[in-house]
Amino acid sequence: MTETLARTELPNPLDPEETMSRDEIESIQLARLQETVAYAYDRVPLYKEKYDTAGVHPSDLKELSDLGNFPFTEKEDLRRTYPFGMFAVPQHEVARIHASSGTTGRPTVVGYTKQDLEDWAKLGARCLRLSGVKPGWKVHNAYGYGLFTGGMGAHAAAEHLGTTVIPMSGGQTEKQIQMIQDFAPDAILCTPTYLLTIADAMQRQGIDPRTTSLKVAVLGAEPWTEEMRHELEVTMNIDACDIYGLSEVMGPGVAGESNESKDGSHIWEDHFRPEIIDAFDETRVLGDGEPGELVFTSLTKKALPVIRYRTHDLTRLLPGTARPGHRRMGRITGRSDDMIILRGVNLFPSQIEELALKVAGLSPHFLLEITRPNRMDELAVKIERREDCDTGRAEEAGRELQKSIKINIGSSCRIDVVDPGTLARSSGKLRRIYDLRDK
Ligand code: DLL
Repeated sequence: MTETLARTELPNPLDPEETMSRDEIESIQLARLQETVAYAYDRVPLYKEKYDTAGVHPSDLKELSDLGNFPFTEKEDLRRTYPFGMFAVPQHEVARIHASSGTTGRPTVVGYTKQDLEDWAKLGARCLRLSGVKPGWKVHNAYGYGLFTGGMGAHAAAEHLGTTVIPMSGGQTEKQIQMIQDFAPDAILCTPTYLLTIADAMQRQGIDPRTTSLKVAVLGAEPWTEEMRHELEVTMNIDACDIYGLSEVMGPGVAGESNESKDGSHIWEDHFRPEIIDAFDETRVLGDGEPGELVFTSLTKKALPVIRYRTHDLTRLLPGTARPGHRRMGRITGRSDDMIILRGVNLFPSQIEELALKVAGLSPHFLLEITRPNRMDELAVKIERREDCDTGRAEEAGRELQKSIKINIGSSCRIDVVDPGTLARSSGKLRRIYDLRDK
């Protein structure tokens, strides 16, 4: 099909806050932090109770580092006050609700005022712009719509930037491919593993994924590695950039990556104050560059302010580059609750992804199975060979990966190299770990 809509280069100005200096950002942060903590204390009983118990008061916040004296907020706090107990505004001021399903327990429910939604769209648009998406482009949005923040969050961001949004949602891969072929979008928004599913399905249909109209992919909602970026960029002939967020803090758009430097996502620090804490000793706030758990405080949200929210995402803070006043986050190496402890050695699926993609003949389609056959934990990596890798070479590749995991991570594991197309494909956030120990 041919391109029929006219294309013009449209104005694409930065928000003034994007170019602020570090000092300017920090002075905005302090004022907004003082306001937010007082606001939450006055309006949300849980914060008042926590702060009174801990013997701290909003008036103790004299400088940014004083934040470290305030108690954390956890997902469990949202669950305990399910569904709306942590909202700071009356229900008629809540313009939208989202919820994250999670794998266990009650969902966590989050809410936004009209102003919160506008801020979210603005920050999401900043991310897309930084990743090279341009006003006037067609944007195929394959994040799931519904209670999940991905679909509607990315949609609003793309609209705010001034693009033509194609609201596909996740799944129905054949249909996605048809729409990509027919509508010729310039950019795609989805999880990295779902883009892999799309590329894989295209190849099965005899379509070369390098020949589509897509130029940029903005990928997030799950951990992914530099090796996966390379795989997707080469397979699809695109620029692949990261976008980060979580429902409790806002949704997609908390941080976004530059398509020029591709060096990690810039956190919009005029709206969020990040901290890194020692994941094993939460009383220790770590310095920039040190790896630990990411903690966020929202600075402008009205419906659901969150103060020192523990993300359980493991990363580090780095100085800003493309937006020097805003710090970057390194890649998320994993979530503390996704960490597999195998006979005393800690490992994350992203480490396996990184090593597997360095072995010729192995594909990025893999899963991890943990069992305990003889009172000892065992890990099996099930991974598909690539189409062009014959079974003889596949066995050799499996041995190579096994050795590489032993050398680099220190764990012994079994590798099952399986045929292409055997493992379940992602349609959003992919589940990589199958813990069969209790069965
Ligand atoms: O996944 C928000 C989102 C949607 C972000 C679309 C980006 C794109 P939740 O469902 O609440 O929200 O899940 C949040 O997903 O704590 C991380 O563990 C993980 N995550 C999100 N973005 C990234 C990323 C959305 N870029 C949880 N890299 C977070 C690694 C990510 N992990």
